[in-house]
Amino acid sequence: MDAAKCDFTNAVVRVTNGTCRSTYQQCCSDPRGSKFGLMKRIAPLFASLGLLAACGSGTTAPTTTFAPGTMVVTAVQSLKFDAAEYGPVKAGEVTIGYVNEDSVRHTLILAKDKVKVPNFKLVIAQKGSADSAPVTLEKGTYTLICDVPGHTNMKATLTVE
Ligand SMILES: [Cu+2]
Repeated sequence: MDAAKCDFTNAVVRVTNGTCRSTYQQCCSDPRGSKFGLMKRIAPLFASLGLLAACGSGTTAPTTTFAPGTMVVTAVQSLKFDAAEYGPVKAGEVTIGYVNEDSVRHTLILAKDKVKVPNFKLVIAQKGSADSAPVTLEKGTYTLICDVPGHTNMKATLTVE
């Protein structure tokens, strides 16, 4: 076993660009090497890659069950959101879930400085419906809006830090 191949820094870089997994395995199987030390350093890398892959799927969440970390908004009776203020959430990709506890159709769009956030709209058609989608947000204050005619009362703020 070539000692140089078991250099931590080297192994991490090679695994990162995905071209040298066999070298990584050789390092790990070196009985004299720091097998567990290396695994500890590599594990968080794989964990974060796994998270990214999970975020890429565009599947609709099952009714009222959202992925961990989802910011959930509920439409309640009398044409209202369940809160006047939401957040704060961290800037970046935020998954927003929307649940209908009311008996009519509602939507959810976002606006910042009176400009609508493009390509984002949640729709919950009836009682028990749920919808969710990821959206990329920057720091600031957003307005949550239901754009169904007559629902102008449905406004809330979302703080993004
Ligand atoms: Cu509404």
